[in-house]
Amino acid sequence: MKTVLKFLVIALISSSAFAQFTQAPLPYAYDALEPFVDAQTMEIHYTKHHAGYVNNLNKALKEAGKENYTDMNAILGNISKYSTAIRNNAGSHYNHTLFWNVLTPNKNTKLSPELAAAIETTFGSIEAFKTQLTQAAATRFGSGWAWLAVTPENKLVICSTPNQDNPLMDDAPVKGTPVLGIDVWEHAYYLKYQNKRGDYLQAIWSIMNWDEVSRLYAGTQIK
Ligand code: MN3
Repeated sequence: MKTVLKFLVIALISSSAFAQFTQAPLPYAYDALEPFVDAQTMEIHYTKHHAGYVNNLNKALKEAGKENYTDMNAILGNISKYSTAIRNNAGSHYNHTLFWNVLTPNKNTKLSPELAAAIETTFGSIEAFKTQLTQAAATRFGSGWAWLAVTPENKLVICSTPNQDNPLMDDAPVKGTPVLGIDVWEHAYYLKYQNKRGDYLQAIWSIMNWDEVSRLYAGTQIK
């Protein structure tokens, strides 16, 4: 009996450890970003949309015989060689993981002096940067994302991508490492904002995690 139990415990541990890609816990409660992002949207977005992408990514990799691939940056950096299912779900998993982390209920986060200086040099001012990123998000036709990224030449750039693409993909028109991403799929805002994407985008600035954006930017500056 003891041996059977031991076996079961080992089987349980290894089966959960085996999941190739897994969803990190949401860093706040579903209702923590109210009233800017409502609890129902957050719960559905995290437990249905994002969770579904992770399951489908693992499934698509398994079907492609790539169940030992765990380096997300390497997958995205060679995405043109993969199936559409892997492209869409790997992009989704990366994008949503970043998105949860660049939002916060904490009102006291701050841009680092280094990132603030780079933004001012590149876009003229923090306000001009926000306006340009909002514009990129507002004008992305259909579903997609808007980004602040650091290019391989170490320049800040604002861009947007369709579907679940991102600037890490080898065939992205603008390449770079994302430090801030905004989900402009309707599932990110429709329950509360319906067709008013602009109102959702204005609200996003009230819950931006500038500490995390600054941390991601600092990571790109380590050579
Ligand atoms: Mn989404």
